[in-house]
Amino acid sequence: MKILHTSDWHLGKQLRKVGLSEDLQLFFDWLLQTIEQEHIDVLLMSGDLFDLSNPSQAAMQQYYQFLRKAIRLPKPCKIIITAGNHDSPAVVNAPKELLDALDISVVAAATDDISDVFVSVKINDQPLVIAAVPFLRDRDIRRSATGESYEDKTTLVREGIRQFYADVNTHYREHHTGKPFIVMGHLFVQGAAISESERDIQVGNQAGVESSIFGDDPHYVALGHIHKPQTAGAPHIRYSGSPIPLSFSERDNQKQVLILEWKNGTFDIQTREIPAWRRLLRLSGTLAEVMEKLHTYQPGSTLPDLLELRVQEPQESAEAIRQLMEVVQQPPIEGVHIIDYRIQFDNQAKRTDELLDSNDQISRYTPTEIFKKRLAQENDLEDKEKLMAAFLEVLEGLGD
Ligand SMILES: [Mn+2]
Repeated sequence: MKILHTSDWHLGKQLRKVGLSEDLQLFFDWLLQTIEQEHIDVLLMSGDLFDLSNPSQAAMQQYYQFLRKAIRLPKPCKIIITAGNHDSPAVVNAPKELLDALDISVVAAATDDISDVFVSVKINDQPLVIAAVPFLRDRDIRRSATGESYEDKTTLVREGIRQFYADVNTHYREHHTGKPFIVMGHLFVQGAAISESERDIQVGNQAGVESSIFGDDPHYVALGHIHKPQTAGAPHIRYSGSPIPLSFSERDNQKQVLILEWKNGTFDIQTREIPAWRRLLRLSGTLAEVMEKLHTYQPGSTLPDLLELRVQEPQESAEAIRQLMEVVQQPPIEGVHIIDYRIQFDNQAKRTDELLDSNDQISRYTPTEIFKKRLAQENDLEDKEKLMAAFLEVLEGLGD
């Protein structure tokens, strides 16, 4: 019996306006191949299926195309999907009945009946019980905590989450005890290392919980929400992480899925590294250094590498800005997208009063005279006359 754990697909995600659907498509192809080669029986996807609560039609299409391919694999694979904090329960739940008929279980929100999150499967006569707990929303869990004695909402929500997982374990003990048991979850477990792309992670109802809330019953806890793969408090409580980098802060993460195999009353846990189909890279230094790095850069990825340029120049220079803009608009090499850039100067923007002698009064000068003084400070600027003309044009536009 083999189970594959993944999460945080974020279908429809754009990274600074670059769509990541091609990355996800390559991941899906790789995932289907892995499911087939590893003889995976159950696929667990622990939330954040879509990036937005109102996903695009293209994102929906990509989701259904993946499911169609998955159910057509030579050996059937049970699929269990939960909704994350990015997902709309209504959107994820809409095709629930239809997907059920195709042996795909989706759980998008907690209900009054704890048994609604339970999925029982049988693989070669071996039973497996999964509590497919989605992201627990404030409104879904507050009733399970008694309100009056708690001072703030965060404590209340944290208590609601704790109670929900306690109820899950109670239900397991009453109805399924002795069977292999996996609990899914989409939440922030205290101490986990986060990255830029986990939106609003520590605010409001995303209250962090202790890993002890999962109790002693689960043989494995399949978590989503944190994009960097890691364990959370114990070796059998894990974040699979997102399959592709979703922000620049994840650029050095080795992405992975987890493969569990039931052996002698416990899950043997293995990681499978996901190939990187493009690199996310930050080039920094002076303009000359960044240019040098860019010109000697060797893109070798399947998809264009995404670059951030960080330029730090000693002297403020309009020419440096112009050159940088030119490179950004037209990178000198193929196979890269420059998706962000920043230029800073050590002698950051001179203030107007620095243009004047200490006894001078700015009111004694016209705007044109001040601009002339400022231009005079630029040594390596070629088009001073043009700049002056442009400045006058702007002044005229101001109607002065
Ligand atoms: Mn996520």
